[in-house]
Amino acid sequence: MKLKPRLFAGLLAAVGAVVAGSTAMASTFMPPAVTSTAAEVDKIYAFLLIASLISFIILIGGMFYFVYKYQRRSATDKTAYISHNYTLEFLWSFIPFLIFMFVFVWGWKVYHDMRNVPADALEVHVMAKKWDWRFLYKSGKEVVAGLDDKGQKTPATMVVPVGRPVKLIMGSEKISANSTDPTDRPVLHSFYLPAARVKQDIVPGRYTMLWFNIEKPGDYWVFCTEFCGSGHSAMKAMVKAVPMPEFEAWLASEGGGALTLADQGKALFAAKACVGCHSADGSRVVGPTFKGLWGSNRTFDGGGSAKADENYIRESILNPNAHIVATFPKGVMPAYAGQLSDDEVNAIIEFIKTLK
Ligand code: HEC
Ligand SMILES: [Cu+2]
Repeated sequence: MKLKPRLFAGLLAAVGAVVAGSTAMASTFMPPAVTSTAAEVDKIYAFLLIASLISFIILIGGMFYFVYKYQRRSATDKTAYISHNYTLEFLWSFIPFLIFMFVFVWGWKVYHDMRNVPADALEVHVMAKKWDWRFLYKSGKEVVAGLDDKGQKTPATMVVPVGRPVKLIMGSEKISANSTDPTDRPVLHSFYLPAARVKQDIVPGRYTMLWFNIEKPGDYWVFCTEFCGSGHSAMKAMVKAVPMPEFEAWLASEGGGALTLADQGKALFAAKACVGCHSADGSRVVGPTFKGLWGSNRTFDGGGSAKADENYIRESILNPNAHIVATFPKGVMPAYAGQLSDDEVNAIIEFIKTLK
């Protein structure tokens, strides 16, 4: 068969072009990957793209080749009778199955790494609203968007240390915390850090989490990727990764916050009368003690259990009767929904986290 070597060379050239093209494309459309997770995501993406394109070439190329090879050559040409071929059928089912399983396991592993926050992560609270971002550190330092000398908006910049996992605890808030305007409701947003290839919806009424570990100092854009209203396209922020000493100096610099979040929470613990029913030292009063609560497993009246994480504590404060802790009375704790601002709930959670 004269055609074969040429066809083979053509296929090879096409595959080469596709590999080169997709590598070039990845660096054209995405910023350089600055986390190891991002590098893994890029590898999976390139693998899927190249595997799809090779399959495409084999399938469509094969189709054209067979159309040419088995074309009807004369009026008396008869189509050969071919029923099936077990070996071929097995191979074209089993090889794709292996490839799919390989991609599944690989993707699952990367997704698992993406979703499992390392325990020693530095935590930053992220608040999204129509249409901007606000970052809050445990030290009480708050970062918002500003204006430069020319009156141009400068994006809110989250400074983080290089080489240290950072966990974001994200919530959606009203434009103004004290607003009574019924149209001022928190809406859906999404935090997207392209350089880290991570993205997470921010949903009103609960916390969502995200983490990354940036390995290269630099400024990286953050976008909102959930259409949240007319100002959506302006919803940009920055993540600025700097070496640890620089980060520590920045955190301690002006606007450092007078009180840490935990201290604010401690003050609220007394001011909002929680202290009447909860202790911070392990003793049992009307309600469970806050000591050792964080991260522990809670068992409920009537069965069921949950881990005491940010969302559990938030719900326990705003809507205490959703779950009743076993051996404690129901309907005793007042619901604090509408009584505490988002920042106050954050502060109380940070206070509870410190009571190990
Ligand atoms: C009148 C008493 C009372 C007050 C005031 C009160 N609580 Fe409670 N709280 C309870 C009781 C009783 C429970 C256990 C029953 C339940 O799960 O609702 C509880 C449960 C909780 C839990 C879940 C604890 C666990 O072990 O899982 C949290 C968190 C909590 N309260 C936070 C607060 C905070 C924060 C405040 C103040 C803003 C507060 N409570 C004020 C009585 C109270
Ligand atoms: Cu948004």
